[in-house]
Amino acid sequence: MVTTKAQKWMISIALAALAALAAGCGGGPDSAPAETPAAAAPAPAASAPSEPAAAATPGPRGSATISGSVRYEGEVPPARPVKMDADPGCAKKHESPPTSEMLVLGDDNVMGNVFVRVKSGLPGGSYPAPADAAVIDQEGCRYVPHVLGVMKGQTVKILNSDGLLHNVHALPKVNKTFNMAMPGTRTEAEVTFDQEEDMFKIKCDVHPWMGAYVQVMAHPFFDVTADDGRFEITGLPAGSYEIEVWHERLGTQTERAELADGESAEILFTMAR
Ligand SMILES: [Cu+2]
Repeated sequence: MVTTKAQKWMISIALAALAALAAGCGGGPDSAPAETPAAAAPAPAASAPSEPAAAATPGPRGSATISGSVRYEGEVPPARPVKMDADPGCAKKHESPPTSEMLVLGDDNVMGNVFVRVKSGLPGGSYPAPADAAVIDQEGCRYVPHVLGVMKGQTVKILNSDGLLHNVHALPKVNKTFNMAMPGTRTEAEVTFDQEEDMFKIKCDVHPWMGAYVQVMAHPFFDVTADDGRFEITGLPAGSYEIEVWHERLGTQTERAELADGESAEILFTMAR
């Protein structure tokens, strides 16, 4: 590990001047527990000590946003072409060999394919899997997207746009592994992952260059940077959060963000070799 200069990452918290601010909260960023808009319930007879929180409490949502970008710092290695000659069907899908998806850089070395998530700070509660399926396609003998976040229990559609034989071999450690042939005629399969799990790989045994990374989340507060290096996580309740970025080679970094409802934070991460 060649950590050279003081690794600097900047965090700049831009407080979106939303109406909330105008109120000029006098008391600092502390505890004020979100006031529930009083349901017309009469004040309960003051006997019951605070109710035990039910295990299945729905996870809270709010209107805070964390966005930002990830930049690569350091010498950029030459783009490595991925040779697909071993399967002419794959090679034919590209005019020239595509480059590796491991380090995807945009203008000013912003990084794509970085997974960003709220790692800690959520108040608890369970979040239902979205009704919409997550989708991963086999397209040009690559997985698209290369990095994918899904929620536990969410349907994951695995497409085969290629019309070629692929083999989807998932290598989780917590969830069940599977190894599924997808002949060219099989255009779609569905799987789910029932347990929360950190990044694991999906590979194709037919095409050794094919690889994707999947993270199974228990909440919806995550994103993957696009080619412009940007990420955005919306709908957060007020809180103090640890935000983690993950890259398949460059590891992880975390930053903190403290947000009142309606606020936004902008975090700039820098990753280096
Ligand atoms: Cu394949």
